[in-house]
Amino acid sequence: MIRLTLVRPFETSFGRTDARLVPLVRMEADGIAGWGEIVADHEPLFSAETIQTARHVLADCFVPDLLGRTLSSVADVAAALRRFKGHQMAKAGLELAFMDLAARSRGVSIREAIGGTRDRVPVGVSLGIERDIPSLVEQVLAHVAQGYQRIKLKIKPGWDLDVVGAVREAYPTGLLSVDANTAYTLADADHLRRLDAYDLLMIEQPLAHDDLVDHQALQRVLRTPICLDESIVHARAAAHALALGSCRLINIKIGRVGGYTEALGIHDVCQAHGAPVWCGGMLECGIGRAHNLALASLPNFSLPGDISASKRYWARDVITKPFEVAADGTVGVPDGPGIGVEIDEDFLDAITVDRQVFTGR
Ligand code: NPQ
Ligand code: MG
Repeated sequence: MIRLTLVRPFETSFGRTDARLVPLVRMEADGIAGWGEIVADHEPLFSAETIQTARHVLADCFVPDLLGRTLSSVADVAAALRRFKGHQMAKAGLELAFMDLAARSRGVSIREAIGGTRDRVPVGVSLGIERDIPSLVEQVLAHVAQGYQRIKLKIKPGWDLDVVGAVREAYPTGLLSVDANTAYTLADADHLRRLDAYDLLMIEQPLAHDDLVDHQALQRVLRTPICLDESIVHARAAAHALALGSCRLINIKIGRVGGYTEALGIHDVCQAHGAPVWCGGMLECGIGRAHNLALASLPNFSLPGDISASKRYWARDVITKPFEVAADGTVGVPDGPGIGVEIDEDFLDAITVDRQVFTGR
């Protein structure tokens, strides 16, 4: 468990964050180590999981189970954990570490291992709720100047129409989207329809975290495409959402869906349905960010992801070469073995607040 302080607080409709305690998973076999990251927060605000629920299910259920098995692929990890309900972020930590370890031991990058086709991916930035509109507009222009291809604004009741209107004026033609993180209900449909005037790329998760049906009703009256985030916790939910018309796009977060196995499944369900996907973000450190880049190299990731430069969140990242956004708004997908980045072990040790070791046979 490491502790990292954000370079500036990040505020969404559910709360304000200024630091992250990040549980990391290091999985070792035959002298090779693989790394994964768990994207749970200290309170169950984005989803029901927390850092402590992840610690509990890993230590008391998942790790003891895996240590008794022979695991040949990441699909074996997913299959072993399938009988345990929920706890996707905790499961993903294990799948990610296993994927890194497996790819490193074969000497291939995760991108190669999963069939990624791009060596650079287009990226956007997610901007939090600010003190006032001028401060947000300043953030928007600063990030556009850095090359980001898409700006996403966090919205909530009382911080929506005027804010989007002001940003649209300052940024008239660029790709712009909004993310409500479940802050509205279907009773707000008439209010949300007024967002249609701003030519938004999408509105992300306006309604409840576990809803598909009200989103279907809302999408019927909105011209702006709905993108589901919180509601899509596995490939079956993605298939249901697309069949119902609850959304037109989906953001894939490896942590939210339990790892690569479901993430790849959602990618394929969406591709078969002609729905684009993009890679979401959870304020990852360099380890989670490297996994996101590998995932986003797949062909149906056709919209810019929430994969910012390391410096957008961290003064110092846990990898020796922080991720940077090029002037064309892309980030390179690492091509070394596994996640393809080198961990800054000294820095990691310095910010480690807790550690638990589990050993097999
Ligand atoms: C989203 N992420 O797309 C999330 C929400 C989010 C980049 O907008 C701590 C841990 C704080 C995870 C704040 C972005 C968080 C978090 C927001 C995830 O909905
Ligand atoms: Mg979101």
